[in-house]
Amino acid sequence: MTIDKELWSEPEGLLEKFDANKDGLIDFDEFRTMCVDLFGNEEVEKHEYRVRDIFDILDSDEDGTLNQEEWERCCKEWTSVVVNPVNVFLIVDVQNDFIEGTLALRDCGKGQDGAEVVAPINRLLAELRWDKVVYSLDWHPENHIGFYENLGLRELHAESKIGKQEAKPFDTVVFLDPHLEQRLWPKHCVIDSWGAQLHKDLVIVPGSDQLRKGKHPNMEAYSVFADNNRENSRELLNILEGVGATDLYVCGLAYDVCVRATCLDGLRQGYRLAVIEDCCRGVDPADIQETRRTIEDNGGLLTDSENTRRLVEGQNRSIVMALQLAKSLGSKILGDKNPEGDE
Ligand code: VGL
Repeated sequence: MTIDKELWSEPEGLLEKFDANKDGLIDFDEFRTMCVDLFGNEEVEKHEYRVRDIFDILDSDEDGTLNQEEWERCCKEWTSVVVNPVNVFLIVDVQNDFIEGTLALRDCGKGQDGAEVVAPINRLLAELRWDKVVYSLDWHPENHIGFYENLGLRELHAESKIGKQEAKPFDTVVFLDPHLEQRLWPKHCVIDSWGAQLHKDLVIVPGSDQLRKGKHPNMEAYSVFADNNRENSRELLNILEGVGATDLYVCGLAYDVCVRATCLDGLRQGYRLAVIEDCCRGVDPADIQETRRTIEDNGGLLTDSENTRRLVEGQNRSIVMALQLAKSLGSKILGDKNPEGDE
């Protein structure tokens, strides 16, 4: 697809250009033509109903056309982000313990191998111009609540279906104080240990940031955005807001745990988000399938390195991501700042 950057970089005059019948309004057919120009015919045909959804959101007075006011209030920003996204590459927990250490995915017996993500991630780091690269690290104190080895340190709640005597690694128990459900992982990513280091072959690019999560003994942190109780949520947001991020490309380990939680939080925050699946490995294929469905249901794009290249270079654009943008612009305008996604 070739995109006329000149045309699209100047939102003034766009309404006039696509207003075929010159009535000063953009009706659905005119909007669809505009989308063919923006996304290509193949993408529009694949996502017809999403094009309709986007139009319906932008048409906030629901009269079947986009008027000047709707254009100014929402459509201009929508087209400007679609044409000029700010792309952040978020690389989740590519650490020794998940690859060849105490929680090596390959030892979980489900055919996953964390080492396989390093080379494709390095290629995307080398080949693409990212507006920001962020690496996250699981970073736990010795007495962390999520370690099976620490089960003796805290009381279980009466509602815990599994008792201390029978509990095995990977089981889920309920602690008394803090009162929370917790999966028991083999001890991993202990602060300053070898297991907590990023894999030695993972390229660390200049100007990137590293975020450490799960530092509190009594709280798990799967998402890079926040602890599991949703506290400590500013660090990544500050970085994203600092660069004016619009699009997050997420990858890493484990797909069905920390990548999952990070993607759902990113979508909840209103970011356009794609998961680069060939750069992810998880604990359990069945949970990975559930993760994929949930991310899609919440507006995320499942993609691969090849398509990521085209999206970041601006050769392709995604209607799934454009719909997510319309939804978050729509809820901002309606004043609903925290649309809750279904998990
Ligand atoms: C993770 C299991 C336990 C992850 C963290 O980084 O996905 N998995 N803690």
